[in-house]
Parts: sequence; structure tokens; C-alpha cells
Amino acid sequence: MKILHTSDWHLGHSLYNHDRKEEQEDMLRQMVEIVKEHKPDLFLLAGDVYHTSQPSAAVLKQFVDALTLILNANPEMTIVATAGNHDSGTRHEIYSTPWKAQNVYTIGNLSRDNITDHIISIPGKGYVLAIPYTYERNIPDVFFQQLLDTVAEMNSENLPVIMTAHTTVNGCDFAGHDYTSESTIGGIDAIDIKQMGEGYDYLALGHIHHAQFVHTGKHNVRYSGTPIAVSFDENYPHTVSLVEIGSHGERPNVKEIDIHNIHPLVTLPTEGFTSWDDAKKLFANFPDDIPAYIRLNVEVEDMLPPNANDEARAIANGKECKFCIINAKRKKREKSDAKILSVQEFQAESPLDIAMRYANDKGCTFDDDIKELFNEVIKIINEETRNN
Ligand SMILES: [Mn+2]
Repeated sequence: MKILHTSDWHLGHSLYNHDRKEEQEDMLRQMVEIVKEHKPDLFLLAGDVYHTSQPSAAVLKQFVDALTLILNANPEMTIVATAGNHDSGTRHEIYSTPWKAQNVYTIGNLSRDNITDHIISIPGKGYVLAIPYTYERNIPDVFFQQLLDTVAEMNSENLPVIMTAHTTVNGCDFAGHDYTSESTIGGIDAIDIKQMGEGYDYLALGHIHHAQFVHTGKHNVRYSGTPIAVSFDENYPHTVSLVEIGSHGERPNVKEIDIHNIHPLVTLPTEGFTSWDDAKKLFANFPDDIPAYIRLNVEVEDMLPPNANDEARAIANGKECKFCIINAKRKKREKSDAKILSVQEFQAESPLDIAMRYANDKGCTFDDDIKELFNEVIKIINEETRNN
């Protein structure tokens, strides 16, 4: 069985108010070409189809059109697309009936009463257990194992068993994620890989943008990562994973296929931070004909000059690139109790940091129990926001 594993498309994403339609369209074109060339049996999109839970009509159409082209590139193929934490599970399922007639499965919500809703059988090829993103506490403890046991009973032909989920598992590398907007990254929600049960041949994960195997000793748990970077900190190669499995119990063979971003995300300098004057020079020397997005990493004594953004925009004038942001960091002071934060520093703080800072100013204790309660509340708020 041949599987094309991808996730985290984040369609409709805009980067500092720059619409990313052009490079997302190009990424989707590359997907079509890859399917044409490799003819997978299964095309797996493991959540975060969209960047927001209420994408515009144009973005919805972009997805439907792309999915149709991808399917036409190999009409025999089965497509499974689950909802991620950025998607609305309910919206993701609106057209599941007509899609299903074409072997396209859009799975948005957890179906507790009928777990077979999550099992997709591809005759003669294998089984897919498709689990969308779910608020961790909504998943019954034995859910994954129940699914796997159900499939084990059905699988008389010893076909490969693929499971897909959108979650953080313990021990993965989440470099590049923006902690300020992704409360579900960074350990709060991370689940233990053992909780995902036993009996799958390949676990196709979504949610973490850096492509990687999760260490299990079996080389069969993997994040495909984003096909194109969502944030400037995702400065690693972006790929899709082509997975081949002979039969149930066999070790999967995984190959990465590069996705090219026509509008690369470039940070100047490429390593570390520099002075404002230096950053301006680097930017001025940046080639005129590269249609990149530009972030400037600047270390400042106190504050950036008030006209810094205008200066940066003036430098971008006449160049193909788009200026996004000055990422300003203040030089470390001897005295660490400087209480005034710049806007950027404040925006980079997590809600927990801010709450702890507040408690500290008021002279209150903020112990581990309170931290845990606080994180619970943030999780609930995020969950409610997602469902609205
Ligand atoms: Mn994502």
C-alpha cells in the first residue's frame, strides 16, 4: 500500500496581512504533480486543512478545487482528510456525503457511539483509522485500542493498518511553533504514544509542523510536517511523506518529497539578531528579484526608532519581496527586574507568563497547582473559541 501523508495546509493563512493564496495555489499544484507521478493508493491529510475555523468562501473553493484535481490525478485513490485544531469539525463534515461517493472521506468530529465511522476499508489495500483533532479529555481512554481491535478482527487478509490523528505526542520536536497562538503545543496537551494503542503499521500524525519520526524504535510514527512554512521560525525543509507498506506487521518505507515555496520566508540575519543599522544594510542588499517574505531580527538597547517600520517599507520599495515585521529583542540587562516590556515582547509572552508576572507584581504566590488550573482554563477557552 502506498500512502501520501501530508498535514497542516493552513489554507487561508495570511502572513502579517499578506495573503498567501499564490504560494498555497502553487503548493497544491505540486501535490497534484506528486500524485500523478507516484499514484498513491491513499492520500492522507492529517488535519489543519484551513488556518481558521471559518474560512472564506474563496478559500473553501480553493480546497474543493484542489481536492478534485488531486483525485483526478489518480481516480483510483482514496482520500482521507481529517479536521485539525484550526478547523471546525462540523464544517469539515458538511459535504461528507457527496465526497464519500467519490472515495473522499472528510472526518471532522469524534463519533463515540459508532466507532466504525472512523474505519475506512480500502478493499485489497488496507485500513485507515481516521481520528480528527479532539479536545483530549473527550477521547475515552481505550478509544484508540478499541478501534485497532475492531480492525484486527476485520483484517483477515493481513493488510496494512494506517492510523491518523492530529495531536502532540510526548517527545516530539515542536521547533517553529508560535506559543502565543498555539496553546495546544508545548506539552500541555501532549499525549503519550502508548495511549494511541497497538496494532497499527503506520501512525500518520498532523499538528507539529516539523517533519519527523517520533521515537518508538519502529520507525512507524511520523509527523509529515507542513508542505510550506506557516511561520518564520519554521526554517527547515518542508516535505510530504511517501510511505509504502507491504503487509500488516511490516516496517514502513518512508521517502520525503520536497515542496518548493515560491515565496520563501526569510529572516535577516539568517542567524541570531543584529543592530538596526546592520539589519537595514542586510535588507538593502537583499536581491531585488526574490519574492520572499522578510522578517528582520533586531537587537535594541531600548526601543526601535519610531519610524523603523516606515524605513523598512521604504527599503522594500522596488523589490519583489514583502516586508513583514521587525522582530525586536532588547539587549539583556544586568538588572533582570526591568518591568517595562516592548509591544513585541508583550505579544511574545504566553497567557501564563503574563498571569505569573501579574501575580509576582502583586506579591501573590503562583504555585504549580495554580499553574495547572490556569492552563486548564486557557484550554477550555481555546476549545470554546474553536467551537464557536
Ligand atoms: Mn497546524
